[in-house]
Amino acid sequence: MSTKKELEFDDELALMEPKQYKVLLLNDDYTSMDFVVEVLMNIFHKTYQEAEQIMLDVHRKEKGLCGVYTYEVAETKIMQVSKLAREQGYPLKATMEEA
Ligand code: TYC
Repeated sequence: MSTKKELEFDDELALMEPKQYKVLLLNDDYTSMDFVVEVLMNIFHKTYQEAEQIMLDVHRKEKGLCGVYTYEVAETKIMQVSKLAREQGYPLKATMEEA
């Protein structure tokens, strides 16, 4: 149970800090592994090693965390993934959920 003081503190923090959203990459059967690594490096600023690990995680577990951002930044990243994938003829998709 929260004390009154803790509740006030949480409320104040909520006013100061924007909510954070996880951007998740989704697996599919058609997007190439190299393209997913490229997306993770170019849009999510991962190193090659990090990108490869996340890509394999998504490939094996259907979903993987790309990063945590404010709503607007998360939305922009998701649109960038969609656009780049569409241009290359891949069905790759990303989604977000509250962190
Ligand atoms: N499953 C894809 C393949 O075997 C690779 C892949 C990984 C696709 C991650 C999407 O988010 C993804 N070519």
